[in-house]
Amino acid sequence: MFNVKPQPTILPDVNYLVVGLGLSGYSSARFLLRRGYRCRLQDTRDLPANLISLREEFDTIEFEAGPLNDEMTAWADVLVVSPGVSVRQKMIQQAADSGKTVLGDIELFARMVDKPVVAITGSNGKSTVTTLVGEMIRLDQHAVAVGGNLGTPALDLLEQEEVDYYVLELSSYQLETTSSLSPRVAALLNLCEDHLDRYSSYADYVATKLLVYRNAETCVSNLDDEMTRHDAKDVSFSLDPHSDAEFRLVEDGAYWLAHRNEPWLPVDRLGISGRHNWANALAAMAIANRLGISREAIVSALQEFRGIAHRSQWVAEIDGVEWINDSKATNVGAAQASIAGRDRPVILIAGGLSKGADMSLMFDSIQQKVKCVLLLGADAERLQQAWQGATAIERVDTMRAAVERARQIARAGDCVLLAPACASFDMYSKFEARGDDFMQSVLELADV
Ligand code: UMA
Ligand code: ADP
Repeated sequence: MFNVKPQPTILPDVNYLVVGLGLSGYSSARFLLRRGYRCRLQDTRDLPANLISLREEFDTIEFEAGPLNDEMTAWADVLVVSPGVSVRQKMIQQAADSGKTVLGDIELFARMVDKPVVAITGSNGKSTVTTLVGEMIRLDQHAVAVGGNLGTPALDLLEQEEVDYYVLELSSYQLETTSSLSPRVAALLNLCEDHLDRYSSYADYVATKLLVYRNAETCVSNLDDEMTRHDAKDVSFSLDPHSDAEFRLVEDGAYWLAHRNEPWLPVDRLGISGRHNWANALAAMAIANRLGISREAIVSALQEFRGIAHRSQWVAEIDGVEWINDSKATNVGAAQASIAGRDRPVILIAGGLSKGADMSLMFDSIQQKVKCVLLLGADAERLQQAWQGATAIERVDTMRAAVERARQIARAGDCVLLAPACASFDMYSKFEARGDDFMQSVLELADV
């Protein structure tokens, strides 16, 4: 059974072109083909893995390998564009200008769903807050489906039976192809430079992130980050005990997570650590509270949730040296929070694709806390120039070499931290593969 409303807005009698056949494109294609919509698929790769799965399920698949071309866009009435494909590229822009509809899988989801949706975006902490809110809802005995940018494409969630709430992590890429979503609660957690290879400016990126609030019943914003604000009715959270935020820290010998003046949980009882995770916990509290989730369920989830793999994940302690995998720290803001969250001197492994960000923003964090940076990946030279003079910097060619060198440099009491401040795609298929490579190298070294 599908959790859908009868609706005319996904029209059967039009031509759908699915652009990109990764996770989202595969999900959109299945969604359309299962309903008998006319659909063609395109990918720049000759044989995307998902094509084989589609061919197993459907008798006829119309697939085109290679770049988008005039014939394909002329055929299409609607272009269903994958998040990794920029809607600003010429072919798609021309199609939109000539009256074609350009949308993404979240828009298709929005047109079908008829249960409350929570939409969570931000530069950092999205996956953590999304998962945490899902846990809060589950512990309050409601059926919840969690996905979006986090991994499970939104349309796949519609196939789960009897869902009470959908919790979606949304990227800026997904927001720019979505217009009909009406979230029960929408949250913009924080903002820092990211994806500047896709946007014309930081202001452009911020404006895209703010789209999450469109049509939302309740907006949750971060009082410590003015740019996240929607309007005076926002439910806000803050790490500042003296702020007016509805969800904030209070100080009473120790820090507590609090609702107004009412302390709910001391931060040392949280299942996840680091100041940035206190902010994530407050954001999740605000979102769940506005959904009507009980305080008991919220507090239980805060205590039980131990975080997600590749986010400040503890790997090993070897000869007094702690090894931490934060491969998901893929931008400057995340890497800064990651370094700040460590209570030991850091040997930092960083590098990859810097996505046009201003890496010098990390100079002070590195100068204060990092003993040595080991740089790898495509933009190593760019990072070295930005951080020159802050601390010792060395270049390495592989993750294995980085781990071996870190082992030589580190002394008992230090922490070796993989927090690359960059995307992984120059060397790996995804950030998880980078984190796995790091962890495997560390564990192999531990056996020596
Ligand atoms: N492709 C083209 N033409 C192009 C570019 C790509 O045909 O110009 C094709 C590729 O050959 C490939 C497919 O498109 O076959 C890849 O599509 P995609 O990059 O949109 O990736 P998906 O596999 O569909 O995964 C997407 C999200 N990826 C991106 O936004 C880049 C996943 O987020 C998300 O989990 C998934 O949908 C399910 O919703 C990943 C991500 O890196 C985790 N997100 C970015 C981030 O978090 O920073 C935004
Ligand atoms: P996202 O889904 O937005 O990438 P994650 O929850 O996966 O966020 O966390 C990714 C990384 O971002 C973490 O490992 C940590 O380094 C950093 N991070 C998490 N929450 C925050 C926050 N509130 N502020 C700054 N950095 C954060």
